[in-house]
Amino acid sequence: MKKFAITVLTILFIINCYARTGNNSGYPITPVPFTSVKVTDDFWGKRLQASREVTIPLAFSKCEETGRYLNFQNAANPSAHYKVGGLSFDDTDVYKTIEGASFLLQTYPDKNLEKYIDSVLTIVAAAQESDGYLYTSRTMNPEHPHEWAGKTRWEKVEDLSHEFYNLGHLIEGAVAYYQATGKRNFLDIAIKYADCVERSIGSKPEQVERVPGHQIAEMALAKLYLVTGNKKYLDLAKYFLDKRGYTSRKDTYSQAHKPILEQDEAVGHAVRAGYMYSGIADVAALTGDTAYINTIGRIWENVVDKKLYITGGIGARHQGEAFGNNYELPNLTAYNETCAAISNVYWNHRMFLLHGDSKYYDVLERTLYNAVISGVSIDGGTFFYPNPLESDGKYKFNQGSCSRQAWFGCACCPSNLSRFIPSIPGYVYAVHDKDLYVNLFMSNTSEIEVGGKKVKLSQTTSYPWEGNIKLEVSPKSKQLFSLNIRIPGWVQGRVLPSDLYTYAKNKDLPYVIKVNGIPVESTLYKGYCCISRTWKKGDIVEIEFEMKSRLVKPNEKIVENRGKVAVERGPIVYCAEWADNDFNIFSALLNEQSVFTVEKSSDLSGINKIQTEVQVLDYDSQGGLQIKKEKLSMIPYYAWNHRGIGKMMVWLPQDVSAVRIND
Ligand code: FUB
Ligand code: ZN
Repeated sequence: MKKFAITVLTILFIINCYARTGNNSGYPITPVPFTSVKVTDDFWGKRLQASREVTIPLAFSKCEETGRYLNFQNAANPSAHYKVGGLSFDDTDVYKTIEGASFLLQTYPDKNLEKYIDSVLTIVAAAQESDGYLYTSRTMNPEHPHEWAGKTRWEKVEDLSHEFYNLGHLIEGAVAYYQATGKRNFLDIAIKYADCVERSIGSKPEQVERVPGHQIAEMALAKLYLVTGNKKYLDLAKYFLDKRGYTSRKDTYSQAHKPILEQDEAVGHAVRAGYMYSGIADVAALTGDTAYINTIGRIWENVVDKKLYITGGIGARHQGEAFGNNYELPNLTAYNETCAAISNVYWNHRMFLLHGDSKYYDVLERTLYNAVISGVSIDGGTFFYPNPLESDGKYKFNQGSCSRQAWFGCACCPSNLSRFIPSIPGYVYAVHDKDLYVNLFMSNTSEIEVGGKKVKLSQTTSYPWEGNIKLEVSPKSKQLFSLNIRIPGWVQGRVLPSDLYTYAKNKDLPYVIKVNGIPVESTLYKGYCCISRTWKKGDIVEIEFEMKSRLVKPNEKIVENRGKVAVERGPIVYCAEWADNDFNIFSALLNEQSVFTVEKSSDLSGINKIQTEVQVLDYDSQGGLQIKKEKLSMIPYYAWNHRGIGKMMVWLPQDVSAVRIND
């Protein structure tokens, strides 16, 4: 009997660990969790530190200061008939910040932070209605709920009530907190609300048929299924996807213009879209639905062929925060919401986990180093909501301002960064059976299970500034496996896996990979150099990608970029900014044969600046054209707008027709 009890306890323990680590996502490839990857990197280390010391504390204090906690307190006392203010998804900023803090807790245990979160969760729990419904915008005043909420539950969920969006972020936050601490306080709240939605939504007579007006619940429910093992959550995620286009909501804004399996173009609100494509991937991984996989494959090609900014940003239009038409990629008015860039990382990560092709990581890396981190200042304290590729110093793109802001009325981006940045170490490696993928380059030490055995891996690099990477591979004992090193698209002469942008020259860059000093010959498989051998403790892999500053030409179909070029080095997209150049950068003309010099600088927390000679056009006092030679200095795009407001441009004139002397 005692033996039986011990066995049962052991099984329960394994199930619990399994649920907490969230493995077995159905994807053929498994990411190495961020908890196994200790980042020692200068570049990313500073970002993680800023997130820990500045962004997350700031987000918590803003939740407090702006009444987001008060909303939960008010909802616990509906008889007081509080006036509902703010936005119908303000609750999610609390959930997202807890999610980010939970990621921190896994790597930096902090009892005070945990205590603080528990105190917030007590308030959240008190706001939950007895049947699990959790939506302060209605509960605090059911007679006069938020104007977007509708008179009854779910009435406007396909429009702007965000009841399911709140559910999605609630689950994501709750799962993270459970995985970090093992405590169920947040998870039980999320399960209760998920059960309430699951009972209410569906095709049974007592239910109503609805899909989320703003997607994210699909991804979250798939995660809840993995953590609880309860398939009804996966079924609900699939229901939300399969019903889209069949309910009363039928428009492109929320990707409901057609059933999902008929969609082949990225349309509408970009964050909604990115989350939906990620949700489709999650459900496909768990159900093996190839029609789902084909759908996101088609849409991915549309984005990469025709709708992706060089920075990896998506969603060209302010109007509707939406994708534009094919090749509609304006610069000054580019929307490129930070949340949309984050969703693009989620989506491309999942595409990689499905297919094992490095082209998805090429998009992910481009998005990460450019469109995502431009959204948060280097010190972690101010944010961009849109991320334009040009500034005239006047156009107020950032919610009525030309500069980074500490918070917004609609705070989706700062709180999304709060949860995303701490998760970055989880994107570095992945495994599949006896394949170990090295996808991102940042200094770290990690312990990874490959083919059921632990392997220690340490990575040292000066990436993204230099292309030198050293890996020390140390299995416990000699072990046969394949180390699959991603050879980035930028090394292979591809800006993107499409013809949207192309390098003007120096297309392929040389690279060398050595194992214990001996060069490795390998034909690439899906973009990876696969080194299959019996590894032993202390084996050294040295990788050298040559980095060159290169001109990028846009596809001629992008009207806004005609006659212009961009500059890249490694994964970094550059821009020219007023602060480094005391002439009008809009009237600078780059040479066809631009020669670049690279200079290490301690400015902006340590960057490589790029310089090149340009001709600056101007009129003299008689109105005659004059041309002066100047040195144009460029900085990484992500670092712009740290030194005040002024001109900035990514796409620089190379043809006289693109020069703007009078602007
Ligand atoms: O609707 C919730 C969030 O607010 C969206 O994801 C953002 O685009 C902003 O509209
Ligand atoms: Zn946002």
